Amino acid sequence: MSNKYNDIDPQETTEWLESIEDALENHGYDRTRHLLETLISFAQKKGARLPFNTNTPFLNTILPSQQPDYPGDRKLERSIKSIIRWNAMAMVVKANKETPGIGGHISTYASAATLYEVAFNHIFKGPDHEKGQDLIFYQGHASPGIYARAYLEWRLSKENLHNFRRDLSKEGGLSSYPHPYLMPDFWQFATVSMGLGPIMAIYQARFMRYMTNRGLMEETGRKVFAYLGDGEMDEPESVGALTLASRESLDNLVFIVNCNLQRLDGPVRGNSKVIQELEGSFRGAGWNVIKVVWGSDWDELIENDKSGLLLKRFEEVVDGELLKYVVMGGAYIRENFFGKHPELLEMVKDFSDDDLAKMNLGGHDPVKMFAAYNEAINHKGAPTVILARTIKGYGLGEAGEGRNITHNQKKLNEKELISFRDRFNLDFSDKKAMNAPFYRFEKKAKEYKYLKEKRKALGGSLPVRQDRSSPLKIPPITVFQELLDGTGEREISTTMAFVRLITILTKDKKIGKHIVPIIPDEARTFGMDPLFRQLGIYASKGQLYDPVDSEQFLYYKEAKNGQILEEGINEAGAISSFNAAATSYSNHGIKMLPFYIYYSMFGFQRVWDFIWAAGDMRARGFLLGGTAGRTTLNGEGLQHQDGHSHLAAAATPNIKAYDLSYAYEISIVIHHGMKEMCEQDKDVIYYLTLENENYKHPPLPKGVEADIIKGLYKIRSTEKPTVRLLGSGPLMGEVLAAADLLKNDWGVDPGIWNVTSFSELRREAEEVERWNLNHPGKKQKQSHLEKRLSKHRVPTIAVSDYVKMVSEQIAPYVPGKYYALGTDGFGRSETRENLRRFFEVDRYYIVLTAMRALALDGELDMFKVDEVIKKYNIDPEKPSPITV
Ligand SMILES: Cc1ncc(C[n+]2csc(CCOP(=O)(O)OP(=O)(O)O)c2C)c(N)n1
Ligand SMILES: [Mg+2]
Repeated sequence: MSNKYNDIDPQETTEWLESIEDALENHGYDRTRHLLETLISFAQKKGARLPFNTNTPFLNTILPSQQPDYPGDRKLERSIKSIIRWNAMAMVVKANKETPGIGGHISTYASAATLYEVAFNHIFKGPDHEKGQDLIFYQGHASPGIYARAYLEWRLSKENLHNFRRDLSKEGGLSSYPHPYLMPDFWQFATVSMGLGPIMAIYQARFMRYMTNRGLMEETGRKVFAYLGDGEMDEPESVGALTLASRESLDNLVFIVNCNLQRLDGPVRGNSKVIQELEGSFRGAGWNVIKVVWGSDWDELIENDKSGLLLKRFEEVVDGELLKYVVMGGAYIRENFFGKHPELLEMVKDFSDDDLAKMNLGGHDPVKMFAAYNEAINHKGAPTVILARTIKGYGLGEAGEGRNITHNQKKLNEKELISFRDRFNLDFSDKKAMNAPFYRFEKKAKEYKYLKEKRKALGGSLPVRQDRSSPLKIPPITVFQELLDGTGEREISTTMAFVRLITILTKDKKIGKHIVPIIPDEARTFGMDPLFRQLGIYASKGQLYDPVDSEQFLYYKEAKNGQILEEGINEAGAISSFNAAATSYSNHGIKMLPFYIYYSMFGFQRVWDFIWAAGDMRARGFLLGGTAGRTTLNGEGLQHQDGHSHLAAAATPNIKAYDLSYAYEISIVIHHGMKEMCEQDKDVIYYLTLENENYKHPPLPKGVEADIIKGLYKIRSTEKPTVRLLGSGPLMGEVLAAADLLKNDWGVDPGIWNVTSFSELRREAEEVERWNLNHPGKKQKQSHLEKRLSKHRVPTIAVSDYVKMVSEQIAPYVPGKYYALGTDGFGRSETRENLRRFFEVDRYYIVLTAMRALALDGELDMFKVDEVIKKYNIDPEKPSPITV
């Protein structure tokens, strides 16, 4: 036993140890634990300051005596696993032989094969399991092994494997990593951006509880498994939500960290021990930790380690050194590891160097792994992490086992292929092996039957992604009648209009309970606090206290069946909840409609990678960037004022982004979106920016609904316009004011249009342009922009509260000259009025731009433009907002 302190009375120590041994033998673990905890607590009360220690010895958590019998046929499983290993390797090797540079990870699955195979054969519940399907987050770059298994099950063809990393191949390729967008019947979760998998898995497990606690789904014991790399655990997102998982007692969640001690460039922790560090983090966060460090080959040595010297060596050797043992082999291990103490050398005197090199590690031992899984899925009250020690590139020998070169190693030479074959006792000739053929068992073979039977017993093949949800009937648009009618003299913000809308939706008999409002601590900012009481905030433990504001109407009401996910200051967690809810239709067969509302600056800019993954996972829901618009959010300043999220949204393929001005626009867009998601099963995410500027909202004009969705509709027409103004979102007010100035001060009567979505306009125009390009001989099509704007070829002035590139997206498709006013540059803490002047997007700059455009077109004299500058006190020498 390792001990940092001098033992001044070994006799006394031995007596204590003997008492504990007695307790263990006579009363078992629980009693022993009780005794020790009581002793510790007593000593602490008496003032003993015991050091905080989250670690246990560097040994397996589960003792050999506690291991259950292995439920499978080890021999058959090994031959199946060996073929899977071979195919996974061959897939990468072949791909790179034929298309050098196509890439692929060869060594990750090699390290993880046993972790997966034990679970595929004995643990994972498939889609037809009576208790429902488990959800599995595969380590993204272990995909070759997952494909290789599907091939053995005859779910994929040889051609598919051949076309690994060739998504565009005719016979059907296999995507590099888990991408549900590209393989919607196979993968469920997009995991390859390191760090997203772990936090999304936590929030997925939490969302499952939300669904059961709200009575939408039955609790059947389904689990979430997340396979992660030890290097990946360095991502802040990987560890950022660990305490949520224990606080929520997510015993439906199992992490498996593939501790091969390496990432791409080198060791994860060369100078210490990543397993021990992770153990500390997870234990500290309240998780059940199962270490699977040593394989059965070590059991006897560990059992015989009476002096504690072996454990001492285990604990003092750093990971960098452990990695060296893998590469250097038995003689080196004997000399450098055991050689430190004669007693240790003595322990292994009957082991050959070869024996020492082959001593298996925990993550490569099916018995150890099964014991760990078995405990993990039966553990109650807390999530479990299995820290499994593996070897990167296991079986690749000199071609990459345990070496830092593993990622770059995509080609194996003939000798290496033959030694891989021998390593796993595969039954092909040298000649055959050198071609790296794909191999699978015939359907009558016992291996095939075994594989299939195991999966059948567990509910079918995995991975699989399905949509078993039924459509949700969206109520008619008239449910939003009060918003469509306008606000009369009442001034409200678009945020308030949205809050009204979601209140109406949550009260709807049919879809109300499917709405999932998600907020990271800004509900009061957005005026959503009335929902607290109406819907309740989800809290798995209910409300165990009387809130300070319980006397008030809008008190902070937490409830076990609460509907609101109030995530606290945690955008990464909130978007993970969004992703869980937005994919519920496929993961749980129940359509849910998440509305995630947040400070828009902390959306795309902060969690775009998650939003990208949402797109990949075919998520359906609404993102609402609140307090948006660089000049509309006054006071907050540089870090809060968003003027660019629409650029990011425009570049995300399945996002439809809208910058809205009026309550009726919000109603129409959201209604349309809900119909697409719930009735037409379209995988779309809507992004709406909402603002907090109050103004009057007019009623819905006649016949503009379809144009609002397309992105541009007419606000005011003039007989013969000489100039056209396009306004968007909160700056519509400035555009209308500018139109009045133009008319009253300068006798110019512009046409006015409202742009609800620059990106939707651009996409449609691009599609039309593309069609025309490809069909030169056919009648050419017109885009929405052309249809609406080509009647008058006049200059266009476009104004938005976003960087100019947002409105410039449509410039190539708008007839006539195009001038964009926007908010490029860092924000400032200021009043709205001053901000608009600073960014040169206020009514006066709109007039100035319009007048100059007319002058450039020869419609009026340039001296008139000078008059504009003078009349409105525009400072021609004002520094540029972009550079100042
Ligand atoms: C966010 C992110 N950064 C970088 C990468 C590139 N990358 C792919 S695999 C890998 C190393 C992973 O190491 P580890 O998590 O230890 O997994 P192992 O392959 O060792 O099992 C890296 C850096 C990525 N996929 N995602
Ligand atoms: Mg690793």
